Amino acid sequence: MNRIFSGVQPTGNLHLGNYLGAIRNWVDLQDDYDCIFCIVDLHALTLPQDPEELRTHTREVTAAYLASGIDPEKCIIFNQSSVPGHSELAWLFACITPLGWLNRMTQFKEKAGKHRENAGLGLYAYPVLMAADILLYKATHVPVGEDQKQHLELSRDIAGAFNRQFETEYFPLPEPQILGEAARVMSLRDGSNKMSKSDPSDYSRINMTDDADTIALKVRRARTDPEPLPETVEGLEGRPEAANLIGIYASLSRTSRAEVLATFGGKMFSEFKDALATLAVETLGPIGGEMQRLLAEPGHVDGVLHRGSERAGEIARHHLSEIHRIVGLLRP
Ligand code: AQP
Repeated sequence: MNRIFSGVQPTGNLHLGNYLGAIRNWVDLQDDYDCIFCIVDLHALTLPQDPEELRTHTREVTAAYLASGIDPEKCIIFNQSSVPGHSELAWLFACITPLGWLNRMTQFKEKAGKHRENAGLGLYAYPVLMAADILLYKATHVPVGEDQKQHLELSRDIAGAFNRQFETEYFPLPEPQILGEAARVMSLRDGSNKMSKSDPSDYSRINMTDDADTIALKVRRARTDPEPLPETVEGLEGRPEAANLIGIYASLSRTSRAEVLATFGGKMFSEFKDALATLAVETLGPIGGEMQRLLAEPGHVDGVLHRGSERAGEIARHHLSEIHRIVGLLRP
């Protein structure tokens, strides 16, 4: 069976973009693939984190996976730092990755901002660790939102570079799976920026733990333009806020943007926003409630992570011993 690896950083404020761009797709894929879903806590450390909050957010992401319907019996759910092989393989890959490849990564440029000289080495090397996460399990498919496409291409390049250098076909070249109408959910305040955990405005995103009133309020306050909704998908051109809300509706209702516009084309935003708020509450409300229930039982959540890390660790140790042999590391 083909293997999937994917993950979310435990950096708080899990949002609708993380759900529609990633987690919900994983739920759909879990019957057809051998799935490994990680809480990538080492990636979170590429920017400063409060230690207590990092632990809380790690449990929160685990609860989001479970509450969204990922079955821990079928899939492996674990946190990255509990399997030391991720860091070790990242080092081996760091030794074969040209700096020029990393210099092209747009996410580093965005996150490092103007003070690039002060940015940490970890932030710069983030995509190398991501390649290690995926390839440690020889994953063949990686379902992610569109923002991760460039990093995934780098993972393929690193796998190829390793195979060429050591004259082997050990690593598969992992395929991105960018699925659905909401592969890039944009901010509710600015349709040209992606919805993001780190946006200082809470009104820019719908959090997975928001209650019904908050979701409805955020949808009502979402930025729009003064025109009625267009009748066709082409009419969304140049209207980023309208395109975003229609894409969210299509994804939540598992239809296409054309079908949504067949219903709402020509109508005013106020009517459409009421329908969108109802749909968002129906979808996220039960997930948020289940997350709260799970978070009240941290023992259960920790048990899921513990079992997952044992299962992931076994695969990782086996692959690492093969990788050591290929690169010439002696294990006396
Ligand atoms: N806006 C988005 N639309 C669609 N998919 C998204 N993802 C993130 N934002 C959107 C997908 O969610 C998965 C987990 O993301 P992550 O937590 O590892 O990192 P991120 O992409 O950096 O997430 P954020 O929320 O945007 O955080 P910050 O603010 O820290 O940058 C990935 O599959 C990602 O594609």
